[in-house]
Amino acid sequence: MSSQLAALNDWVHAVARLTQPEQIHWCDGSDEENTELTELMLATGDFVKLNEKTHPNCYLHRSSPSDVARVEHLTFVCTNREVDAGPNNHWMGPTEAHAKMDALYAGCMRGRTMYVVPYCMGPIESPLARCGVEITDSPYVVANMRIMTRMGAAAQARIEREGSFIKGLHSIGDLNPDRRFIMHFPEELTIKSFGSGYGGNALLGKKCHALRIASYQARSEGWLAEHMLIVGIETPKGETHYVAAAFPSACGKTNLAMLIPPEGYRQDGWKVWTIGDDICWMRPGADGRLYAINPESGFFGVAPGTSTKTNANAMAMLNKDAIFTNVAVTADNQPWWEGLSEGVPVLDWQGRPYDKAHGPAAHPNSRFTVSAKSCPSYTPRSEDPQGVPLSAIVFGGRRESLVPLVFEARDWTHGVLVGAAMASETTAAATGAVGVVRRDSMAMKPFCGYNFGDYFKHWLSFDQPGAKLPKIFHVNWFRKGGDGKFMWPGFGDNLRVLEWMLKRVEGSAGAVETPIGHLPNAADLNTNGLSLPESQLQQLLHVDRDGWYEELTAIGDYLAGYGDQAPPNLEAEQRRIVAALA
Ligand code: O2Y
Ligand code: MN
Repeated sequence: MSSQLAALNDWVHAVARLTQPEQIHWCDGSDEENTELTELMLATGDFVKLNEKTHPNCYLHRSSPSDVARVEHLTFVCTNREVDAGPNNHWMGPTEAHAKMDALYAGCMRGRTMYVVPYCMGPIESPLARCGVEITDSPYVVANMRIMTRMGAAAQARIEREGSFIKGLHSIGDLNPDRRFIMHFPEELTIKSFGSGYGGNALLGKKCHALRIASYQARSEGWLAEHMLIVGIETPKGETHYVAAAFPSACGKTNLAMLIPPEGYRQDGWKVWTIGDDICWMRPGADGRLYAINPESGFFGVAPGTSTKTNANAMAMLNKDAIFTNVAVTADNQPWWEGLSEGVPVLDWQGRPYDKAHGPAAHPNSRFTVSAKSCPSYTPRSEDPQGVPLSAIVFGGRRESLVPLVFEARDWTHGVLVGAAMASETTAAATGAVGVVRRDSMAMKPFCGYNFGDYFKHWLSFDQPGAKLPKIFHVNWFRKGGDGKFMWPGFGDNLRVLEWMLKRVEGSAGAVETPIGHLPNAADLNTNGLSLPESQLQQLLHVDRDGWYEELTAIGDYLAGYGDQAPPNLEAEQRRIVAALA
């Protein structure tokens, strides 16, 4: 097969000349093709079949033990000018980066099949969607891209119609961590990845395209590519409000996207619909509102910690048609990870007999890949080509102290400052250094394809006459009391906080004005059915002025780190709050 588009054919053949594959396979995304690839991977050991009775059509992939996560220190943004990548990115000049990568690619696919994977990020008919083609020598990548994107013939047809696409070249190489790089060339709409077969390094539609390249493209085209979940909240009146929310990793994004309302709320008729758990593309519609799509069509979720208690919707979709990566298995070949209440691991994530002394049975970053349509809270609005209108944007982080349960930004500029100032404490699973506060603006630190200073300006630019922008809020589900225990129950009960936000949007909920924003009075939150002492709720909603003065001062230093690129309006907003707190 080939394409009617010369630019695509020419590129594929140039890559083949460089990488020297044994054969080229153009992916059409069909069931037959997927069956063939699955059989191939079972034969090579890339896939291990899981228990067909309990988990029909489910497979386990074990990645190389040194290839288990994204590699930020080996991820580069290769713009012509270093300042355009910004201090938030590792930078390499495009000439040097291409030379480095092309030397690695030379002959790297000898004896392998080169797969050409056309894909569309977003519903095929959506004007907000964008297409790409990933060339890869990994059938595991193809199988994941088929779930995570609209992959195959329909995407290729759109690419041929439009004549343009993002070029992504990926090879697992020899999986040597010393020869591993993930390079982005936003000015050329190109991605080059070598030496990893794992997740965000290899499924180029996800972080590489849908965030790093798309954020750059979005800036010049007047939209936003964000690291946000999208959720629909249906009230007892039958109205659905859509909310996008950004959290750094380890803050329960997937759980919030698939929230199950508390019993009392369910009885009253509240429902929650999942549009996406990781990425949100949004742009202003003709009516001035921001419309959002999830560019992905599946979930690449963290397995450990996922259970019927934390995320029953996720659990309900994991017993068929799923790919598991680096989980453990039980004696009867069912997938297993820490946090499950049932089952006993017999083989760990590396396929060794499980021994506590080797560490956790499942890798802490082990994953499931599953279609969004398998989720019990899936809504067909996920396929709406126009996207869904956003009522609210939520920023959040993991903060043991200082940051209240929720506050509302005064206006868009203040909201952008709240997003830019986002920070979270690291967890053991992420880095080994626990409790260190890291600033992660809009949860985009690892994913913004250009200078954060310019990115903040781009966010500010949406505040135009006639714009009906969503209200912006900040949440912190992770406040701890003197006893070291979480003060807020979290999970489904987070809907209580979302309800207050939606009432603020409708203009029907009270709030108290403070220098850091509007907070609910204790009486404004529905705590029916919660055993939450009044004093604890007061603490969750308290603004510690001295602590916030220090925090705002640190935020000022952070913005100053972007030098001339930092938007003056944002710095003025920071100074205004400092003055109000002083
Ligand atoms: O470690 C990886 O390659 C996966 S990272 C990831 C996967 C799904 C959703 N979000 C993330 C992330 O790091 O934000
Ligand atoms: Mn993510």
